[in-house]
Amino acid sequence: MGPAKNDISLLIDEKIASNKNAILRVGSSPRPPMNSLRPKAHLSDVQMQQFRDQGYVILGRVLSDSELEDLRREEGRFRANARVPGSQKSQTLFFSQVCPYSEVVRHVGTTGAQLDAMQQLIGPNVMLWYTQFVTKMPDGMSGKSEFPWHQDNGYVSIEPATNVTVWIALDDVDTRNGCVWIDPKSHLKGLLPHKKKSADSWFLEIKVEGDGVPAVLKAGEAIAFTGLTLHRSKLNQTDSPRRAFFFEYCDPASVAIPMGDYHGNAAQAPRTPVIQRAGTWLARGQLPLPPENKFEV
Ligand SMILES: O=C(O)CCC(=O)C(=O)O
Repeated sequence: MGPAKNDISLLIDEKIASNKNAILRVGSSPRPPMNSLRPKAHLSDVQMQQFRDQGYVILGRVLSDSELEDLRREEGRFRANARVPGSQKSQTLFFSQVCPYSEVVRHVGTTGAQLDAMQQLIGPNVMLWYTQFVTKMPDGMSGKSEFPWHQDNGYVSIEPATNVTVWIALDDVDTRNGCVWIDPKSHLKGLLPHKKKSADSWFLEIKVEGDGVPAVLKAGEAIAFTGLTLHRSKLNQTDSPRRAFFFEYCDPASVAIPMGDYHGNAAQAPRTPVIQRAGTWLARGQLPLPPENKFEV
């Protein structure tokens, strides 16, 4: 079957995406006009292979115009409610596990264009196990809005590591306002030991040689990467907030292990089935059956 007319997955410039020194961006082909039609993010064989080899793939446009506006409005609702103190105004704001609080997030997270790609990468059953607005406030050069190199599984490890993060730009993002940077092929190293950035910070970090590659995206476009792919974001040197939304999906038969909370003592960390974590939502397929004795016959 041929690609749908608005199948943006074809727009990726494969040469650019596989070049370690390049900027990751949706390709040189003409960009489809912004519209309210829902895009599709079905992955080609080349993109599947790139995800396996490099640990990431550019999904291209995943939000329709109206979904983009809805998510921006939701970000504003959470930010207004947070009443951020002046001392934190130049930092990054995280509004996490928001599914139960936002119909818009649930809608995009469980029916959005990224879901086909998630089934291709994860399997028929897809759990939306983590959601988060990440708003990088303008910080000049203070360094406060930097998010150091890490693997998502360095904070909360998903086992088996079926998890895929879909990072969606809610504003155009580039190196000036703090786009995400990826260290290609880093997922092949497995889960790496993370160190606390400083005693008074919850940020973890890993030393990485080289800069990695910046994921330059237009608002509404997304990059997907594995839970083991090293990534970071630098400062927001502009005058406007850089807004993004972060969906993390995995197989519902996985367990979550909060490594960041048990720093240096991961063996003691509890292993909780993802389906029992608050704020998770089944996006596609079904849950594994519970143990036999759960049902009365
Ligand atoms: O959006 C960002 O700046 C980075 C967010 C991130 O890497 C994370 O939450 O794991």
